[in-house]
Amino acid sequence: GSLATNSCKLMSTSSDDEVTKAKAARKSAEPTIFSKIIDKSIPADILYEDEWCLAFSDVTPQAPTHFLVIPKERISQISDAVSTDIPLLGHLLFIATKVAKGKNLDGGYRVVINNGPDGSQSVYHLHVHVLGGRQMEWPPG
Ligand code: TR5
Repeated sequence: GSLATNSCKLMSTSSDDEVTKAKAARKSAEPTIFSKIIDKSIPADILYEDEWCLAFSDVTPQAPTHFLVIPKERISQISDAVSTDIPLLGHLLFIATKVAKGKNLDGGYRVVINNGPDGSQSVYHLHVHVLGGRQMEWPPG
């Protein structure tokens, strides 16, 4: 990385690190690491799978429960969705709630989609975050 990026990393907290990573991430035509999770060429803690989507635990959990729901067919980011994606988008949210039900999150949970650099998106394959098991704060950072 550049000097600016590295010195920024040295000074930053871990949540700033996420922002640094997200800013460095570039939307590209290349498949992401999530394609390898879908095709099982790298391991993940898979919680749910069907023809259209996959849910798996986040490797860097930000809450006692933190999992992602992703479409098998890649949409880079939510702002790239088109009208024919509407059923799929609904499905992702519904599966998020279905997996959450199996996780004992009776007190509630948060569903988040980060979009683009200002949204701190770091992986350009649409994913729905579900976080729970602790009190969430508002506003988010
Ligand atoms: O910042 P955004 O919304 O793009 O979130 C990307 C999420 O993907 C972060 O919460 C990361 O912790 C998560 N992530 C990144 C990788 C990864 C993962 N979750 C599960 N397994 C992963 N592998 C194997 N590799 C990653 N680079």
